[in-house]
Amino acid sequence: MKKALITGITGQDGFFLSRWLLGVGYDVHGFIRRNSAASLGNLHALNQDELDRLTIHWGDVTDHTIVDTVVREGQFDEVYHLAAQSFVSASFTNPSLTYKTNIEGTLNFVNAIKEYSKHTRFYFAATSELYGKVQQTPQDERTPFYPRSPYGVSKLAGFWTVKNYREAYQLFMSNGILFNHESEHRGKEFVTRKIAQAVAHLAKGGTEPLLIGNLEAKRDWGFAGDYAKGMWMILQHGFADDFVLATGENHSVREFVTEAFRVVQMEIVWQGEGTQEIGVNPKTGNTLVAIDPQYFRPAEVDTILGNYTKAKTLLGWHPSVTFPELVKRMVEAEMERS
Ligand code: NAP
Ligand code: G4F
Repeated sequence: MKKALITGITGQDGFFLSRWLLGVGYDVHGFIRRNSAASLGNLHALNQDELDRLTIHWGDVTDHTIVDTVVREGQFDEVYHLAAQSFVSASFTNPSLTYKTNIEGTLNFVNAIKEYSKHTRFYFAATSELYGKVQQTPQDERTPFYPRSPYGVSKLAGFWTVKNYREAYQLFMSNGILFNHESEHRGKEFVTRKIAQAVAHLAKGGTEPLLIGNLEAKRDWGFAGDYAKGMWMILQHGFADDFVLATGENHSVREFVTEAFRVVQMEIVWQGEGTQEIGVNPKTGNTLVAIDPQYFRPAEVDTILGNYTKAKTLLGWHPSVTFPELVKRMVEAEMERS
């Protein structure tokens, strides 16, 4: 039986990856930082049998002493390093924490593997935020990077750390350059989950409008379950490498909002401009969406679009959920929750 460690297992991707690895027969271990509630986050969505089969190690990725111990004693076949300060917006207000968690946390794991567990295959959660102010469209593994946030810069350092350890010490260390992927387990502060929640609230008679930032930003949004499987496929490949996972299609935040209202059979019309723009229900005249400048970022990634040809050709990976299916899934989950 293969043995894998997942850092960031309580997050969105940690849930889908642990479910996938348990499903294909792995002995799955999770690395979780302590919080006062001893909360397991998204792992609560696993069933009891899945939870019983998990082994938890309590630790923070910035503490190299516990990272060394877990890696040395665990002798894992695979380590999936997903733990990060992953919210771009928070990286502008907490840049130091973002660098510490995302750079030092990654260095701690690759170095522990180099010192104590050379056979371990390592996956790093890199990101399309590396492309930031895009230098070519669509973006693939050869596109130059231009990060636009402390988060993007920290992940760029992580990406190169992984590549450098791979080349310098002949270790199996791969980067997944994943474009945005979403689900009903997405953190509530990310725009897709925030929209889905607000639309469900309004569809059920709520009156508080969705307060949002940049409606024009475009993202290449896929379903997180597909991307978790892709992480595993990256580590099953014959050699370590870097792979883009994306859908090859992008949509604006505005399109996501419109599609979400369509799911609950509500129409929205847009009036006004700039920060005065609002989205209105044409039947009632009620405001459904308004702009709140607090959600604009000091520097924005205006548009990203991935080319996943390499992953398709070498790994046989492809996304399985379309944009309308993804929005429907997220809005319906919120309708059931609220
Ligand atoms: P997420 O839901 O925000 O999960 C982040 C995880 O990291 C949580 O389990 C969190 O634990 C853990 N963590 C944060 N700081 C930690 C620390 N100091 N020590 C230990 N654990 C820590 O993120 P996600 O959406 O699942 O994304 C997974 C990874 O992929 C992240 O590295 C993210 O940057 C990257 N990524 C995500 C996307 C995307 O679209 N989702 C795209 C590209 C790359 P708590 O539960 O305690 O907070
Ligand atoms: O949902 P977001 O916060 O995701 P973002 O910034 O694209 O980052 C996510 O995807 C990355 C992959 O490219 C990951 F690496 C990263 O960890 C994270 O998972 O914002 C998406 C877009 C942005 O352009 C933002 O300015 O939506 C825009 N937006 C507009 N109004 C908003 C809002 N974003 C948030 N979070 N909240 C708003 O009210």
